[in-house]
Amino acid sequence: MVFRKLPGVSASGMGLRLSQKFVFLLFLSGLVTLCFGALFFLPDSVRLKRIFLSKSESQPATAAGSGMAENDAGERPKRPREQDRPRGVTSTKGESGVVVAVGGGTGGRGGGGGGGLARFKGLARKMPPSYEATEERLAGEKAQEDQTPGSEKASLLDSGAAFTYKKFRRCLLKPPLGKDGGKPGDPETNERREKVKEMMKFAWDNYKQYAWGKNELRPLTKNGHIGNMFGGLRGASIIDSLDTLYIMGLLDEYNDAKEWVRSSLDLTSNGEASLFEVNIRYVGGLLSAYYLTGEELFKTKVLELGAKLLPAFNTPTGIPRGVINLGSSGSSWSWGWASAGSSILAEFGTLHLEFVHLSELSGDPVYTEKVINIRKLLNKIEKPQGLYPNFLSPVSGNWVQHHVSIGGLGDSFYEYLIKSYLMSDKMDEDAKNMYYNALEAIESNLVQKSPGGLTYMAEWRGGILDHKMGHLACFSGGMIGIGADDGAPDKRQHYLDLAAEVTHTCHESYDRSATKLGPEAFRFDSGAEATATRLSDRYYILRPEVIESYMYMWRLTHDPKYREWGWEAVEALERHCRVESGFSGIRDVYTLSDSHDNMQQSFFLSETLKYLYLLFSDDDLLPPEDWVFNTEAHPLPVVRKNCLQDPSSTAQDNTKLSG
Ligand code: DMJ
Repeated sequence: MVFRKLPGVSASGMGLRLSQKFVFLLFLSGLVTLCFGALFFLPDSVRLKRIFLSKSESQPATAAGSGMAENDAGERPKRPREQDRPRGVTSTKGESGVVVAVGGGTGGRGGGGGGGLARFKGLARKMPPSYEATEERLAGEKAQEDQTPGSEKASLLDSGAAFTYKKFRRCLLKPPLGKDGGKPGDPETNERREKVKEMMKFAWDNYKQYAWGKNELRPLTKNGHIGNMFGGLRGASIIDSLDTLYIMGLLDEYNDAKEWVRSSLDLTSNGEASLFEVNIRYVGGLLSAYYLTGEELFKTKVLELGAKLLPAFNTPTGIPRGVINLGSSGSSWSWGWASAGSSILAEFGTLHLEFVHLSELSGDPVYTEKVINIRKLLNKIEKPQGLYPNFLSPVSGNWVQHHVSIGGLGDSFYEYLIKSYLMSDKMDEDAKNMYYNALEAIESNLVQKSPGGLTYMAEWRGGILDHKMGHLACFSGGMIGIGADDGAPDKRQHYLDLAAEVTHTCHESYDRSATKLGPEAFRFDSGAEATATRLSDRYYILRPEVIESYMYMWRLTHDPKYREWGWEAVEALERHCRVESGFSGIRDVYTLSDSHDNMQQSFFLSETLKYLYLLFSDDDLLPPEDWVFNTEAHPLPVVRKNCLQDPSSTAQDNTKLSG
């Protein structure tokens, strides 16, 4: 029998026509491509993914918003060996209730605790030479400034003029430190302010003695803590303290801090850092120190550091990932705990203020472009009920789930919208519109009244309310307060009332505890009203948010209750958190036998004590016409483009501009 080869039939004997074989091969190669592609969408924790997609170098920074398509570019989530959320130190207003409890150590109050006002009255009262001295130095520098090389004078983003410190100072409406450093006329308030200053000195001295150069002090074990949030950067407590020391007139301490920055702040680290934390603490702290003092050292350092953050934005959408390698690789990746390689709203949404200033100081628009790109994407994307969920994919630019919170993971994104508007001299209309639209959505969906009449911000999980409010969310009283003037005119009083109600609720969360300090989260269900119902929510880690709102509400209303509430907090901190060698968080605000967590957080120096000091100072200390606080309480100046552009402009001209 002769087998005749039929036309179009494969010689393989499988009986497939050539065209069928072609289709089959096409299908097969499609399948392989699909499988490989699917690896990118697996959660970072999947082992298979790590085998196939090893950590690789990021692309060099390019201007964001390059129009790359979804899933475009060789960019993909990468992860280091240890990609866990940093333990031990809370990160952020952008964090979800991480338990802190670092180290152990119980122990009651040490010998340093308590103590009346008498103990600190003797503190030498040296007023900062700041304003006067700075002015003198500036006069001396005038000649130098006139000889600034042309290159430095180039391209300040849409201002057409290079930044000079002297010009900046001329564009302020008021002296930064006010009259006599903001010293209040009333003796009792002044004593309280001095007490806060003594607390700062005590916290600082102990840090200096036991933890100098480390990130935080462990006050029970009397050593330093480094942690893994800052990618090998050191001295977080020093950078976070610079401006607080300066405004308090603790000048020997400020000079020690400055000297450390000069001699020991090493930015060549090759570690893996939280972009958010490095930005709010280091970039924010150095920027403030520069703007307050005019010391070029701080400007040089902050510009060096800022440049190291840019590779984080090399993603298909320009939305940065949460973790960045500060070394030359510039690789970045998402937190292992964030769903499906997503970025966190409160992290990528809390860069705007600092990045605008990096552009101002460097004359390089790239920083502003990066954050404007984030803004554009958020503005454009569809929002469930007008709300902003906490997780977004930096690859697709879509929300990853629908959990909304004004506390951890969401918080400072909202704060930076209104503050961007204020810091732009009220020119940034996009920020303004986004803020008031978001606030409207928050009011319709999250703001609740408890059976006992307390107003609170619930959390939202795809339409279902979780009747819980985090300590972190307590910043929102102050935020709503500072935005009251610029919304619809007929809503001013409404916003002030809402701000006061939320602040009152947060005060209740303190007042209903045995220690008079508030828990990490409190609930409004199962009969609870502003109290923690879970053991894991009972801790207090020296957080500032409640006191932050007292400070803003005091400045807005001058209702004396806010100063009284602040003083209650001072007394509680002294009684329960002050130990022999510093201040420590406590594990349970509902028991009087204090169990300390052995950690003096750097934000205690930067925020908690600074807001208390401002609360007991006159309003002319860092006046709101000129200064906006970043989310770590580092004051950043309002950017007055018109004034900066016009060399003959002075603060007087700005009175007109800011109406
Ligand atoms: C600080 O680092 C900042 O306020 C941040 O926005 C939230 N977490 C801490 C304070 O609680």
